[in-house]
Amino acid sequence: MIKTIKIAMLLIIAGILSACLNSTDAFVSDNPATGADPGVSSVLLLLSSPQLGSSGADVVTVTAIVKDSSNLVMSDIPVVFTASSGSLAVVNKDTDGSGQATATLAPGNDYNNRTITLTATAGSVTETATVEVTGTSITINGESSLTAGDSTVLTIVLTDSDGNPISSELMTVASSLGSTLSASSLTTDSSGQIQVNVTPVASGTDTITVSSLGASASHVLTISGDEFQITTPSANADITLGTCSEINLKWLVSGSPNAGQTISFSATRGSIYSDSACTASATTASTDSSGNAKVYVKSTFSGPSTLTAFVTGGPSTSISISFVATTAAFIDLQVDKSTIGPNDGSQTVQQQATISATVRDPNNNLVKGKLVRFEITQDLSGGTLTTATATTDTLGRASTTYVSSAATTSKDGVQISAFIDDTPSVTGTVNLTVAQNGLFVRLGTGNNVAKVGATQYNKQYTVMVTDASGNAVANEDVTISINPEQYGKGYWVVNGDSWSKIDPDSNQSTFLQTCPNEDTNENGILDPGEDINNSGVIEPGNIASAPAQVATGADGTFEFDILYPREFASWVEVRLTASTQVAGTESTDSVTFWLPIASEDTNDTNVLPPGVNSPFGVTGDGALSGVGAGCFNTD
Ligand SMILES: [Ca+2]
Ligand SMILES: [Ca+2]
Repeated sequence: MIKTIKIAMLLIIAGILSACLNSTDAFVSDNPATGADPGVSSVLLLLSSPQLGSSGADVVTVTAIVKDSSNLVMSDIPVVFTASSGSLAVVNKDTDGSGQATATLAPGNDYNNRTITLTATAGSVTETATVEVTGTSITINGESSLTAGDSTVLTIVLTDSDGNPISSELMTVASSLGSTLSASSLTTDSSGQIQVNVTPVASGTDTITVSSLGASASHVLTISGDEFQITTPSANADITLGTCSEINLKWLVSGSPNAGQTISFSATRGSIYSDSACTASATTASTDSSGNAKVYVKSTFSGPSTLTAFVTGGPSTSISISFVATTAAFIDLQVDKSTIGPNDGSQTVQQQATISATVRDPNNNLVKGKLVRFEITQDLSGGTLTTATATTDTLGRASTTYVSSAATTSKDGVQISAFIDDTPSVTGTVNLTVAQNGLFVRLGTGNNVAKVGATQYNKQYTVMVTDASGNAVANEDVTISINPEQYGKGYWVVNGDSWSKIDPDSNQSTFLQTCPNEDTNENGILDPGEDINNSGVIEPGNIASAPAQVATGADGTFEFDILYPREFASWVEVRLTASTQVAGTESTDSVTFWLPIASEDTNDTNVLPPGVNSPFGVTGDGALSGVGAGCFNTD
């Protein structure tokens, strides 16, 4: 039996899953079943996704496929599943007619970002796979500069993978410059928040680091000995597009006004003027007898801007503001699935569709802060929306979720409308269908990433089609699509004997930013208003390729390649969707994952990993959820 297991493991390590699934001569068993041993030759362990959100809203389906030495699937074989943490629920312990036993893995009310190791044992064969629990993150809000002797409050929020606050967890806080902290560890309140007062004891750059549940975040405070501050607008202010707004800077040296000094001003978005009508361009102003210098700023494009005031060879200060569009003129309404199943008790996961609205002004600027109302305007099946209103974020987006009832509808029988609360004439509608499908499509993968040629990686996925009784369905056409979800900025660093995204000197993450796919309508074309980082192209673009259509083999499965350039590995998250149509109704399965990097390419510190710097830039603002200011540039 030992030799047989070795052969099976080698094949799995080599990623030759198709050989296991499709070839009849891949295995040579020299030790047929004897005694109580059922004669298991191989166990394939497939995951519906290699990553699992910490919120617990989703589960990973774990499927073990058991075969004998003739590569025939084996039924009625007991499979023992184990997980190193989380909550594992066995769905069917004994393999069914397609040789499959299944279990589901949930984070189990443990919000720690971590790796869970899964095993499945059948007969004397054990296979292992890992699932990454991700998404718990920390956000730090507060001033970015202050003067020695002053103090400031930082508000720190701990959230799970769905952005929900996590309460009653201990967070630790540290200052790199030895500033006095009101507490070095605090427990989050019911809003997932703690507040820490920072009092500098020296001037310089102070990095405040907060850690909890395997997540960490940092906030840089610039501490100056003098007062050199932008007093208006306030940090993080929203300024209406097209308005002319004052910028005031105050400079005190040892408490006394520093009059008659030339101050330079710049803005990363918007222009600087010397007059209150914003007609005369300017880049400098002089301080008056009170130490104040005044200029004006105006922008006709929405988005965040960094306002900076500086003296050449002297002090510098900056604040972040946002120019926001306020006039809603268009609403683009989309639904992520055109067909979902009913929730009649036979589904393993809740059947639902996400309805997303994007709101723009007459010039295609994204409109932030608009209340969007969602309504079901047609639906005889009695489905529900999880929320009736939502407010647009920095990217002009608001969303709700439709959950079907136990009943089905005619084609496009559900119509959902959205309108702007203060501009009800701006509306949009989408339709979807609630229908049964006699077939079930599932995606699964192992842990391997293969190199292809000199420049590409290959991450293989297997699609499986079964009927309502769980039997394999052969020769079924399956449509495959792969779309970018978001991209990341940052860089790899050497940490110990391998490459890492944790800087060993600061213990800070060098994965600095996640940004949503710029192609909001997913048509592959750069439409007006989509290029929020002004790069001239859509980020991240269609980086990964997969076959558009495949047909299942005799065993109801088909293994296909996902190819992508190596430098994008770990920097682009994609959504892989497989669907099949029967009598006009659709069965789909989707998985979302970051394009993986081969571990062998991060294990040699003498060789740079591909994409050592993210192709999308190496600076961010530390916002790993939502839309951070780092998404608006390519630095
Ligand atoms: Ca587009
Ligand atoms: Ca772009």
